[in-house]
Amino acid sequence: MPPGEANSENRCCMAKEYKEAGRGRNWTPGRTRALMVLVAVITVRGAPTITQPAGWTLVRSDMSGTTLKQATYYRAVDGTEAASFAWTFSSTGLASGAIVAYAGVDVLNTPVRPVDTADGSATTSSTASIVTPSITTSVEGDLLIGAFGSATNPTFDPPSGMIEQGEIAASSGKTRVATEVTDQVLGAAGPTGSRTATASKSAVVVGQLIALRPVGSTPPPVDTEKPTPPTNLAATATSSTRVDLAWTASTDNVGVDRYVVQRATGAEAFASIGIATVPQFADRTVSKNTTYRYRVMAVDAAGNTSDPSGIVSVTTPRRG
Ligand SMILES: [Ca+2]
Ligand SMILES: [Ca+2]
Repeated sequence: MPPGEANSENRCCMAKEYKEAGRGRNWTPGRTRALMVLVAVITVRGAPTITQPAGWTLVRSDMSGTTLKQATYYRAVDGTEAASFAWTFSSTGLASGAIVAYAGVDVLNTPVRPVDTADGSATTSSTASIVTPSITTSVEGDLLIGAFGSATNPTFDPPSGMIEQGEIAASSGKTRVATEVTDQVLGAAGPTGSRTATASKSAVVVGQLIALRPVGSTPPPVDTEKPTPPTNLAATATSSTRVDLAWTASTDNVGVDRYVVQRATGAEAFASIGIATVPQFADRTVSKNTTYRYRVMAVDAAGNTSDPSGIVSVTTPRRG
């Protein structure tokens, strides 16, 4: 078994025991660190906000409602790696995860951007077949990583053509979660087709595909295009202590990563009060009989922030 760890605390820890797998291309002793990348897959029950350790970059996050969340990250090895890494959750949830290390991935650009393309999906019903979307690679020889999560504790069979590098499950009472990490070295650029991992038990699941570029390939341009502003923002005071917000999702040339929700009381300046990964947000920090203004901005993975949405105003009831 490659390294991995599962626990029921609000964090998921990783041992520094890298597994070298996949590519040997362009890898020579003495250059190992400069050409190695770590890939972490974190699968957690619930829908917490996940905070990654320093030096790690989110590739993508997928959620099955409020039941299961899986997020993948990379880190270019620079020799400053700690003895362990901890991902922190905003609420306690049973988690499992694994780290795999690869040589030959392009981590030599500034900023480091080894990801060619990635996509993922989650189910809302139980299944033993974990299917990813197809992704379309832009360069020859990508390293394809398949990350699979389940809200129970199955064993997995990797997708056809892919090698299993990590499989770990956690159980605490009736709560369970499991992670599967697989890989494959691709040939020519183009669509990968969807990939299907098979679990020994059914549950809601997440499946992700990530393609990492080999050393020597052309990196994608840095994304400098901001998302479109959120539209149709609506605020409803559902009680004297809660305001529900909803809006129409933004679009981006690469993809919207998150939304920043801002609020102003009366005529005061706007301040950020929360982050949403879906186009809705519940503000449970309001007071009764108070007028609030809200606006929302979309942010992409490169940090480009959209213009603000229109502003909506809502007054909470005196009671109830
Ligand atoms: Ca297996
Ligand atoms: Ca963008």
